[in-house]
Amino acid sequence: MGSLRTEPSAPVLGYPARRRFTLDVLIDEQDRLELLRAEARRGLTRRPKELPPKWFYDQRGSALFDAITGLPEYYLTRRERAILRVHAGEIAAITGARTLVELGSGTSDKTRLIIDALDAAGTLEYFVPFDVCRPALEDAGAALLDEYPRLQVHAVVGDFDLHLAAIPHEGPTLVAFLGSTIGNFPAPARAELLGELRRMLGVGGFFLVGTDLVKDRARLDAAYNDSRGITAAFNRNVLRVLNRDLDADFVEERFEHVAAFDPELELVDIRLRSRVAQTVHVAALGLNVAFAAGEEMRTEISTKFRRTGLERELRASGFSAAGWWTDRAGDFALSLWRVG
Ligand code: SAH
Ligand code: AVI
Repeated sequence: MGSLRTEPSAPVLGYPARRRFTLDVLIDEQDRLELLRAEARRGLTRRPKELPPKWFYDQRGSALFDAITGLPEYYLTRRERAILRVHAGEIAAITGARTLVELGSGTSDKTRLIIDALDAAGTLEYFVPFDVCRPALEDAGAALLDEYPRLQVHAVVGDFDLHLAAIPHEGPTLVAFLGSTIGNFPAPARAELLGELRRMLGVGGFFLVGTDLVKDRARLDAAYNDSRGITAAFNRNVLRVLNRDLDADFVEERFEHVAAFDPELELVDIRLRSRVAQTVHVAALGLNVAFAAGEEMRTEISTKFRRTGLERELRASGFSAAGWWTDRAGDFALSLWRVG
C-alpha cells in the first residue's frame, strides 16, 4: 500500500505490533501551526468572526469530545452504536471491504463493530484511520493492534480539506464517516468532500456515513448544552489552543458557550459570545482583536439531516444508495452509498 511521509511507528508500540502500524504525517507540527495562523487570521478578522471546528481537537479537545459522547443528553453516539450493532454484518456483506478507511476517526470506538464484522467475513486487511489529531491516532492505533492481531493499521494525520486524495487504500474499499461529523461541514464544503471521496474511491467503492436527523428542538438544544458543562468546555478549548499555539491572551471565562437549533437552516449553531467589550492580543499574528460586549464568534455548525435531502446530496455527487438504517427511535441514520 502506498505510503507518503512515513514516520517510524509510535514509540509505545512494541515488536511485533510495530510491523503492523504505519503513521503517515501529511500535516506535521509546522504545517499545523502555519494552517492555524492562516485560518485564525482569516476567521478573527472577518465579520462575523468565525473559527473552523478542526481547532477544537488537540489532545484535551479530543478527550473532551470523548466525554461528550457519554453524556446523557448527547444521544448521537449511543444511537449510532445501536445501529451498528444490528447492521454491521450487512454492511460487511455488501461491501466485502479489504480496506476500511475511517475519516475523523478519534478513538475508533464504534468502528470496532465494523472491523469485527469485516474480520468475521474474512475480507479485511487494512484499517486506515484518518484524523487531524495525531495523539488520538496513536492511542487508537496502539489499542487496535492489541485487539486485532491480523490487522494492518495505516494511520494518516491529515486534514479533510487538504488530504483526502492522498489516503492510501487497496482493493475493495469502504470509507466510513461516523458520528455525524459530516454535519460540521457547511453544504458547499459537503459537496466538495463528497466529490473528493468519489474520485478517491473510484467506481464500485463504498461510503458509509452517520447523520443525526432533524428532531424536536428541545432535545437538540439539550444535546449541545449539557448540564455538566462539558460541551461548553469543549467549545472554549479552541481559545486555549489559540493561547498556547499563537501566544494569544483569551480569558476563557470572558466567553460564554452558546448553542441553539436553527429550525430554518436545520442546524445547531455553536458560538462563543463575548461577555464584555474586550481586546484580545494574538502575538503570533501581531493582531489585536476587538470584541463588542455580546458579540458572537461561530466555532461550529452541526447540521441535522432528512433522508430526502441527504439522498439528493449524495446522488448529485455521483453516489447511489446501497443501504439506509436508523435506530428504533428514528434519531440517527447510518447510510451506505456506492460510487456509480
Ligand atoms: N468518529 C468519531 C469522532 C468524531 S469527533 C465519532 O464518531 O465519535 C470528530 C473527529 O474529526 C475528531 O477526532 C477530530 O480530530 C476530527 N477532525 C475534525 N476536523 C478535522 C479535519 N479538518 N481533518 C481531519 N480530522 C478532523
Ligand atoms: C464531531 N461532531 C459531529 C460533534 C457534533 O455533534 O456536531 C461535535 C460536537 N460539538 C458539540 N458537541 C459535539
